[in-house]
Amino acid sequence: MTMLTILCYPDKRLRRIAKPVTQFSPKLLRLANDMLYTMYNSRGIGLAATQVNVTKRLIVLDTSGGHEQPLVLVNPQIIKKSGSIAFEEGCLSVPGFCASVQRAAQITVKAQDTNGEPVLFTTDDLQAVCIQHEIDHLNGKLFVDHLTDEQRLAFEAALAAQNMPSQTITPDCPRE
Ligand code: QAP
Ligand code: CO
Repeated sequence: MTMLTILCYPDKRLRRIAKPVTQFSPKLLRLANDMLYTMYNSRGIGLAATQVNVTKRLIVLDTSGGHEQPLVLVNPQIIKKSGSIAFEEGCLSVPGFCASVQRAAQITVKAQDTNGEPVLFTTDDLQAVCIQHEIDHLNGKLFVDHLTDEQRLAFEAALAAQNMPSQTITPDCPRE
């Protein structure tokens, strides 16, 4: 397994639109496994290929709270959404900043596995939020693009504080 480098905000490469996966080779499985390894090692629950500088429509996630339910989705698409939920989100590409974001509470996802086999399922709660967050990455979008004016001010302040080397950064969100 290889630990991949995660691009961080404001890296412009996070704004690229990922391309559909057409080749289901062992290379794709290798990339998915390296992404899961990188995600677990960084204490994350989701990671999109865009974040590791690969412009392919591939996301990995595990919202089980352990290392129990890795999920790899290739060419994921949301074909149905309903309801609304506010969740405190963070992002491995925006370390040290969290904010509550509003998204659909329940989604139906159409995707492929690493063999190119179709997968279709409905999910809700944290897993639904995470999939929406990760698909946003494939479209060059970050959770900080969803902030209210007030949240944006807090984000700007956190960024300014981070650029001050003499200052110790107090995290906005609890993490290990
Ligand atoms: C996306 O985010 C997500 O700031 C995945 O210092 C997050 O794994 C979806 C992380 C919340 C739904 C709800 C963030 C790790 C991990 C940090 C992550 C940090 C260390 C973020
Ligand atoms: Co993210």
